[in-house]
Amino acid sequence: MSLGFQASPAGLLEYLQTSVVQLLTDPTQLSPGQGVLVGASALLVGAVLWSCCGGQRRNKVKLRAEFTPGKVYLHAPPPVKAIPCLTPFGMKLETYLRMADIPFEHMYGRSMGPKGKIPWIEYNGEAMGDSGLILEFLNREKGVDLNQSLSAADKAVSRAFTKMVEENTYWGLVEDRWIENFDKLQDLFELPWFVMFLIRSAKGKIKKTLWAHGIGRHTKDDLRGIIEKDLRAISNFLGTKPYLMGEEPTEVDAAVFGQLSEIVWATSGSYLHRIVTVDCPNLLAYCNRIKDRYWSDWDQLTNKTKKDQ
Ligand SMILES: N[C@@H](CCC(=O)N[C@@H](CS)C(=O)NCC(=O)O)C(=O)O
Repeated sequence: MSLGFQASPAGLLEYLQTSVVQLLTDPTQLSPGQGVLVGASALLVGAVLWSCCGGQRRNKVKLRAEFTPGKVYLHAPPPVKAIPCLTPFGMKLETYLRMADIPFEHMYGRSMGPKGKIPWIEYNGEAMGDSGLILEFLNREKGVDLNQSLSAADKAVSRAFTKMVEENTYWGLVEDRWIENFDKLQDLFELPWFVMFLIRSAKGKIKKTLWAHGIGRHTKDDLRGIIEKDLRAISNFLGTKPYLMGEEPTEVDAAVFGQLSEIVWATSGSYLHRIVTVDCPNLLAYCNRIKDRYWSDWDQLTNKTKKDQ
């Protein structure tokens, strides 16, 4: 049987070139063999591009037409009655900005940032995602160092706590908010009832994410036990100190407050809320301490939510 080309790589390439030209000029004359070859090649190129670029896909974001140089535009969801920002990473980032005294402007909305997540910032006409990387960037850009008094060992402990709350405890919060108490979300988000139909699809996606992370594979009791150990570890480490690393707040306090504030003010009735507010009263006092020091406009923000307008 004739292949229609010489059985060598060069012959195959030449045949492919001819086929592509044929496809572009007069596709009706394409033989079935040429069609299969062009189709298979397109699939192969697509697969290679997908696997090379998949990990670095950037979400397209809409930037402001005008900006003030050096100003931070903070993209995060708007306040709700319960809390000024219904994402722990948003609470973290804004608390850090307030701790570091960096001026910023809210860009309230739910549009995802360049990494497909919220919060994110715009700075000098560029979008940047991930609260941790944003902190590092702003530290460099603004000459800020909330950790300057810490030793290398202290910094290592801070990093470990930050990663524990963000990569582990956080998922307990997600499970509690999105799976366990899904029916309370409408009230929490202050959304019209029909939007909940759309949000229902997110529940399935979150279940898959929890499974992929691994935490979603535990029984409810095991999962709760794991998260409780995290919270008790923070409580034991904090002890009677005002802030995690001592007398003054450092970066880890922004990260831990980000997560705990959601538990204290936006998970009422859950086991998380009981642990932080009843079983570990020093965590509640800690959250109130940071709220009082950096969020004097808390009531103003949470009272002026959409529901009231
Ligand atoms: N590492 C990121 C995590 C941000 C994050 O997970 N944000 C959640 C909201 S709490 C999100 O955008 N989730 C949407 C998604 O994963 O599709 C950070 O520190 O900013």
